Amino acid sequence: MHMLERPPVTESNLRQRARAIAQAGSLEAALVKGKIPKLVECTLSEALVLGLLKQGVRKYFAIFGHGSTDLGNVLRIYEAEGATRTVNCRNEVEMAHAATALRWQYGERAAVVTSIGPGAMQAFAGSLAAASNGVGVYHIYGDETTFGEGYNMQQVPKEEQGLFGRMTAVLGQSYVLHTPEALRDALRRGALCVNHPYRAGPFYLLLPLNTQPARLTVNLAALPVQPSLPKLAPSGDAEIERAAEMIAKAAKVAIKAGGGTRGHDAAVIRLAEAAGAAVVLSPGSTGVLPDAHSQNMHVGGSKGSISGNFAMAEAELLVVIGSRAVCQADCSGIGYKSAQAVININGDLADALHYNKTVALVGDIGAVAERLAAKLEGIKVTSKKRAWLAACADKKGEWADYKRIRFECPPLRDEAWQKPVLTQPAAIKVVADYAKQIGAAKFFDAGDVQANGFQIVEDNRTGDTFTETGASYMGFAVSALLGSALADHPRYGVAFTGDGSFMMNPQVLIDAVQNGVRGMIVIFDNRRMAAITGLQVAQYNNDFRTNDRVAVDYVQLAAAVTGVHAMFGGENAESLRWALKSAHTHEGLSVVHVPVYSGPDERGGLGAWGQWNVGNWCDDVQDAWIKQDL
Ligand SMILES: Cc1ncc(C[n+]2csc(CCOP(=O)(O)OP(=O)(O)O)c2C)c(N)n1
Ligand SMILES: [Mg+2]
Repeated sequence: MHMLERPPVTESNLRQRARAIAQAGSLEAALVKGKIPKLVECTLSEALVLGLLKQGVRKYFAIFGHGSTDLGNVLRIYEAEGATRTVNCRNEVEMAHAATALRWQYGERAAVVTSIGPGAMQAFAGSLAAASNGVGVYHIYGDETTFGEGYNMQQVPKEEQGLFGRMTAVLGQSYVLHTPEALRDALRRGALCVNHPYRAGPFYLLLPLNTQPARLTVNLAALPVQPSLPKLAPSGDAEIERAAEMIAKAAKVAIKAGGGTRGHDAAVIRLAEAAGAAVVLSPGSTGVLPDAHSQNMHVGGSKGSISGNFAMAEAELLVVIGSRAVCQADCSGIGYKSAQAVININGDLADALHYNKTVALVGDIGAVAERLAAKLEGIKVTSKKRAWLAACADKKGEWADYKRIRFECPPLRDEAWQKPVLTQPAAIKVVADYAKQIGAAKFFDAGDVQANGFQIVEDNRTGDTFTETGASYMGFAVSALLGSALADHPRYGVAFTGDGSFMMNPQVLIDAVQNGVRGMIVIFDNRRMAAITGLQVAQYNNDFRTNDRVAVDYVQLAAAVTGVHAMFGGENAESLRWALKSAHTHEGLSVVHVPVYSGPDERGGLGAWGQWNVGNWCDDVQDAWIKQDL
């Protein structure tokens, strides 16, 4: 039958289906109970919503436009019947971050819906955070019509087809729903992409304006569920034995625990203890080992720490776990100056083989690390590592002393503020301690706030800090609070942000109130984009266009939004603690504005301990990189 001859789909058809699903508890249950037939005559927009429900996606962050009115109408009806939930936002970058955070923090699947063109491009930009941190999120964008009757407003103005599909395919995986029946294939690919065990990322569904309302017969039984995959590990024992022998022989072993180790805390601890290895954390893996664990050397890399970078530089055997060797984490490839060999545990072949001289233990981190740990426990290798771990412990003590001096630093006189104000490390420490005390999740925005943040946090497990170091997207932290708006069991969150980052996504103030988010934004205001000032001064002895002359009263700005409780944090630790307490009593979103110092006093920062291939450091870094064999 030609699609124009299909029977009309009425609102009451949609309502019945949505109600049946809501009452049964899930699409699967409704199918099993016969409350909904497996063959359904509907529009592509509704089929997409049904298909996503089958994968457990029932939450949407949306900014609708002419490119998504048909899908919006389906979501209206499905929400009224209790089958889906949609939150409307005020900025597409913000909502992309919120969806990323919902998946990252709570493991809950979500989709982002935009119009065609500018809205889609903004969400696409925001999806870099999902791509960089391996977080699976569906992005649904309006797209040009498939008839090609003429330019659609907001499409890419070129005589070429499928350009949005091509653009998005560069960053993640993408599917243009040119034909309604292609949905089954699109969702099969999407299910693997957003649920990939070690390389999840954004999946873009391009939804042409004219195929959204096009009708089809969809077989609900044939739409894919989320994949269930076994944990993979090497089949034989040969590589595990070889790795165990290498660890047994080496006197100085360091584990680099990358972002992939998040959630594998127990396996990493067991392996570290069985191997007698010093563990160096990445910015995104703080907490994998409890902060006070004697083998936890803290973060290492181009920012790093005294102890983390010491362990990286001195280790003769490197065990990399769940790391893709980002420049920040491995000092642009020259962080392991003494390493003679590498054992690399990763599910991804390319990541596992990133360094030379590698024994690649390809597979699930938990499964592989447990096997290697069991082997090492059998041969007892740790006595040989005592001197090494003692040297590392000394460095950890040095780092603790260094930090303490900065945490106890009194307010310093600041040029922009014309008075003594807290240093950023001292202020972040106060807020991080408070977040721990109240059991809140911490989110860190880009810049010095982020770098100081991962140097400061003292987590005892993963899942207490979310620092988007993959893309370091300014505005991520404040936007991430909005993820909790759709969480089944929301946790109180504290977003640590700079004045620069906050102004990237201030619309979250309105969205958070609108959607009942409970949490706090702390703005560390140094009246500049200090992370970049710092780099400029370190490299070229001069700062350039990274500050401003405009004082902003963030208390007044935030308080202008009905429902936001805004507080001034004051100029010392005591007043800041008081403000945090008051902020936390509010049953909604609070904002605390803290002026912080920026200037030459070295106690104003936590230092940089590694190397980085940027600016006028490139010659040195690249020279060292060419000469080393790893
Ligand atoms: C969207 C975006 N634009 C630009 C950058 C580059 N960048 C990284 S940090 C930073 C400055 C951050 O300033 P602020 O939030 O005030 O934090 P501070 O360093 O002052 O503590 C900039 C511009 C980025 N990471 N993200
Ligand atoms: Mg700043």
